[in-house]
Amino acid sequence: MPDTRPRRTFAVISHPDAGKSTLTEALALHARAIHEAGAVHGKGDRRGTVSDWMAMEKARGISITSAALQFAYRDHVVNLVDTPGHSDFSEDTYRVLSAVDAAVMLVDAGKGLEPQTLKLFRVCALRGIPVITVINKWDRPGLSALELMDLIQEKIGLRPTPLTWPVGEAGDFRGVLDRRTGEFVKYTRTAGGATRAPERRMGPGEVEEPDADVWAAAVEEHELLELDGADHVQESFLAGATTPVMFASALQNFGVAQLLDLLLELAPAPGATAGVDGTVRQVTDDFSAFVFKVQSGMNAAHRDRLAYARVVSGSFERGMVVTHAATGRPFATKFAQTVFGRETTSVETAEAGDIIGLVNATALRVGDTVYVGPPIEYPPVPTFAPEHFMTASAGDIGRYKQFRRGIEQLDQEGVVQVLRSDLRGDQNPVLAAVGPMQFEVVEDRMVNEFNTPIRFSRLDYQVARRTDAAGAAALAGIRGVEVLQRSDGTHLALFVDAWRAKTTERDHPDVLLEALPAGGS
Ligand SMILES: Nc1nc2c(ncn2[C@@H]2O[C@H](COP(=O)(O)OP(=O)(O)OP(=O)(O)O)[C@@H](O)[C@H]2O)c(=O)[nH]1
Ligand SMILES: [Mg+2]
Repeated sequence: MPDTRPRRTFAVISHPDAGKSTLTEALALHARAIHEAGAVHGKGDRRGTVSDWMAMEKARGISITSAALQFAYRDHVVNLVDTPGHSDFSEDTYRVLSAVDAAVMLVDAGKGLEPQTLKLFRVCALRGIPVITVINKWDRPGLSALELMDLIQEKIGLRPTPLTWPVGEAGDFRGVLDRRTGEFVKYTRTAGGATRAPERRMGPGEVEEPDADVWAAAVEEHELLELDGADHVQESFLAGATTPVMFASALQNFGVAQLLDLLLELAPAPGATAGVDGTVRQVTDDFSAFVFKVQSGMNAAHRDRLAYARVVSGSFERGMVVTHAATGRPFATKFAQTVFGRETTSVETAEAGDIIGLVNATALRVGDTVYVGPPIEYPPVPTFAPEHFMTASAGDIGRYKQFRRGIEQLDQEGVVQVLRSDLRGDQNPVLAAVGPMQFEVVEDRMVNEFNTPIRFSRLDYQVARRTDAAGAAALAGIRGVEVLQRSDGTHLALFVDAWRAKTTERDHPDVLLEALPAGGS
């Protein structure tokens, strides 16, 4: 039986440390998908969040890779993807943005808008993804609410339309004014935010000491916003002209219930999607899905490889035979799972909007389409211009086979880009990264999952441009330039610096040297 409940599929994005993983967990906690915050994994003093499962993530308290969660809330099924904030991992975040219908953008009340936030906003605009803004960490001192609204308006050109307004300044979070009903939603703290924070709604006339003064100030600002016309209009939000704003403390579970309700109410349902050739697939058409992430190493006990696919149209049934668009070959989906951080449960059916994990689907790569019925292929996920390069070799010659397998796996997952050339041979692939932390992930996973030490040696290149086979021939032998081939077949010309790229371009006007999108901040 297909599950006909409506779907909401969104990503949580922001600059590093704004509280995405904490919020993700708070949302799941609220939907009663888990019982206690920090219950599943451990990092630092608080025991970590459901979505941060990798050993390195727990040790450092940062997210390195995105994690999907699915849970039921009211009469909906919610698919949520927590993304890493660090710009070194921006490729991962961008892959996720190709698979969701909306984004929840977190802003740290103390820090305002950081460069990475601005960039993510631009990607959302480019992809037409509507954005709900959450001002987080209101329990800590920070900028004023009006200042933050000005920043959003000025820096990203999105008009903020607050749905709630804080009662009490940053660091003195008493609750919020619900701007649509005029009510005061008063919060009560719980120990460490580990359980659902109780909230009480009261009419404007019922607000008492000691909240009366801060309430009056909130009402005044709310009226100012009203005069200014900063009210939510669904069409402008969907068109990417405005962003509804809420105030929260993910750590204290304040504002989390409101956000969930808002997501159901405002975020768009899965819609029709166009393929590369312009063919449009309606959600009610035959099954099709898009692979946006490949991940292994989630379970130390046995080798696992999960291809995360977003169901774009139709219904998925386990066991279904689909066509792999890249090869035209049939592919039997013997095993499929829903994902909850690192927990997976076998799934029988899934609907448009759902994120499923296809198990041991070794043929599937990031960006691939699978379908039944008339052929369809969705646009590929962009890769970014690498700016850091290392040659890699097996630290232990006796373990070369494991080394090779590890590099191949990490390449397929997109942990780094892997480049080769006949000249360099197969033993020393060149690893190319948007940010240097990617190399640390490679090292960590090679040692822990593939049981092989890895040796890096820095290469003196800084700039990469896309070229072709003719370009490779034309540029051979030029100092400060080297052409390598990425595993997807793309030729990349690497240059020691931007100046060398420029002069090469000038001296070889007939050679293709195309700039790639920049990933880092
Ligand atoms: N005071 C306060 N601290 C918070 C709040 N939300 C998160 N934090 C803390 O901020 C730190 C970062 O939280 P995370 O949830 O890991 O942040 P993130 O955005 O997922 O970070 P990355 O994934 O590494 O980009 C942790 O120490 C949290 O406990 C909040 O609302 N208030
Ligand atoms: Mg995180």
